[in-house]
Amino acid sequence: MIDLRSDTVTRPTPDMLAAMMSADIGDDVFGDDPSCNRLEAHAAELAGMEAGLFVPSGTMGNQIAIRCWTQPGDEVLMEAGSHPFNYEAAGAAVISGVQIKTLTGENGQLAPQTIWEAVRVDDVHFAPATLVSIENTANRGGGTIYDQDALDAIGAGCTERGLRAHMDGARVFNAVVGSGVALSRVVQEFDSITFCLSKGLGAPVGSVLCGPADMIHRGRRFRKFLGGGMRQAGFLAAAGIYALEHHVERLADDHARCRTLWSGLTELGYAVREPETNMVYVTVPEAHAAVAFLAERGVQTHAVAADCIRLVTHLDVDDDGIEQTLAGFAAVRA
Ligand code: TLP
Repeated sequence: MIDLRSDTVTRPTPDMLAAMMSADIGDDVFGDDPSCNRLEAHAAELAGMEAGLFVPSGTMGNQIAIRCWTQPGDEVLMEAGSHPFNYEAAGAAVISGVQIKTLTGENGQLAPQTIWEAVRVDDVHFAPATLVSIENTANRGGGTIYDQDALDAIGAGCTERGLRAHMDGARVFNAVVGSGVALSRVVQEFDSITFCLSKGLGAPVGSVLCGPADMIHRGRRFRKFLGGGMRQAGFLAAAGIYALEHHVERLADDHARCRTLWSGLTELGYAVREPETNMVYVTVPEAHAAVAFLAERGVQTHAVAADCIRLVTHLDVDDDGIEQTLAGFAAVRA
């Protein structure tokens, strides 16, 4: 079975498993798990931020960031297709008591001006906007990479206006590899970032939230109240360390295979936007029927709408898998 539903489906490689099995561990809720501490320090260094917090999921990382940067009754600005608005079970409303205001972007990305126009004046009628959250790469936008100029303008513009800027960088290493810009530079003007170890980087579990030390200190308490304080989590942190050391540069292979998918699908007559990283969205008339048809041919895909299928490349998909997928899509049209 070729599984292109998401890059979350990857299994640890034998070398990653070996690194996990030999991890130094402790009790991370007491703060004495050396592997967790090492992962958090390494992540913070990569992001050029003061501190890191190992969390079970990207969702928890985003939710802790929202909780840290807002008060109940605040407004959080994000693009309409963004993950915290669409796929985090209204967590921001429940956990932080905030209102999300969605803005329309292009390919999942917000233009700085769109954000500034949405920040309302100080008036008792209005929820004050205190946080902007952007996604890089932008998942529902097609895995697109923000231009560095736009990121700098958003981050610096937030600071000028007294807002915080958070990056949902679930797939930020795809952006780093795709753009050639180092992570610390990508988030230079941002207050915090969540990035996932369990997507293209291939770890089984985990994300890291990075930000200023005082924010991460508060975030550690929020992680506890959400039930995300893990004990001998060093086994998982070791997978994350391994992923950061061995699986970042190889994301370029996923991007290349995704381009092969795109050109093959285009030749077959499908409408597919040229990918920037590791995902394509394919327009098909009966997406759910096509997903079932492809599954019978050993290709698992995900229908994100009645007429749209998402395909995501990752380290468990090789060249043969791409061929098999294209053969499946050829049969869908036959
Ligand atoms: N995204 C998943 C699904 O939930 C849609 C996927 O298969 O793409 N931010 C972004 C941009 C994401 O794409 C995801 C996961 C998350 C956050 C949440 O990460 P997890 O699944 O670790 O909570």
